[in-house]
Amino acid sequence: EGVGPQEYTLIKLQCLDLPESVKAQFEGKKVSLVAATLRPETMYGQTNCYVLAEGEYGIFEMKGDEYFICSHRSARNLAFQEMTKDFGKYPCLGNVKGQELVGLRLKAPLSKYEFVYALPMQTISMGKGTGIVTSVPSDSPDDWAALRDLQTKKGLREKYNVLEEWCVPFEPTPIINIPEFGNLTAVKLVEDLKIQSQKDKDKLAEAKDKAYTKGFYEGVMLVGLGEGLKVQDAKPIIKKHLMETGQAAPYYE
Ligand code: A2H
Repeated sequence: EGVGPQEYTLIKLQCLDLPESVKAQFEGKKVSLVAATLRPETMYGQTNCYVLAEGEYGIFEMKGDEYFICSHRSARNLAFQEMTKDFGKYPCLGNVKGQELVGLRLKAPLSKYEFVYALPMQTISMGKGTGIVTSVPSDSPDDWAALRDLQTKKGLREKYNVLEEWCVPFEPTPIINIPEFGNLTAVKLVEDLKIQSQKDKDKLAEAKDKAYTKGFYEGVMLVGLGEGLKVQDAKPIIKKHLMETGQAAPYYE
């Protein structure tokens, strides 16, 4: 932080179901949960999407007759990045609690799953990105730790009204090979470092560090448009594809 704006790719996960409180108002409209990522090339491995159950989100109108669900803070940034319908304006068309988003079915771009579910993650920061994180458990230790928690802990599922069928069938998919770590880097690192849960902050930071540096320079894509290419070469190709097909947009903060 502090050296200038970070560029993220905003991934649009289109809602196949709408939150109850805004259903009537937005029926038939294109509404997406939007997630900021630094790893667009990993979107082939999406298995779910994460929200903060206690988080306060809103629905905001963008250009081109579409609506984003995201944090209020990110809506403001979008308004000054020429994304909202009117430049600099970001009227909230509906307030949505994170818990209301849990269990919605979403269309995740490039994922092998026809649809994925919105699930709770306890460590999401509402002060970063959109407050929504798309989940790639094969390559993100945070994402795998949180998904494994939900898959294995009945009490946690009950706390957030999560059904087994929303998380258990969605296994991490091999999308990138890193010679030192294999085809499911995050799964291996979580195991090797004996990470206990999504709240195991220090070890997760260590795992993220290892996965990120090695992945960028030594990772090779196993699937998709960049199959056989190094991650650093595949990244711009996949990012461009997602942008050109309207499934993603740039986002800065
Ligand atoms: B990344 P940085 Cl495969 N709270 O995307 C917590 N985490 C958030 C967030 C928020 N509000 N907004 C974004 N993120 C996550 C993919 C990915 C990511 C992979 C591997 C590593 C990785 C799939 N999840 O991030 O602090 C998002 O997860 C490792 C850090 O701005 C985003 O990219 O550097 C990343 O953190 C941005 O974190």
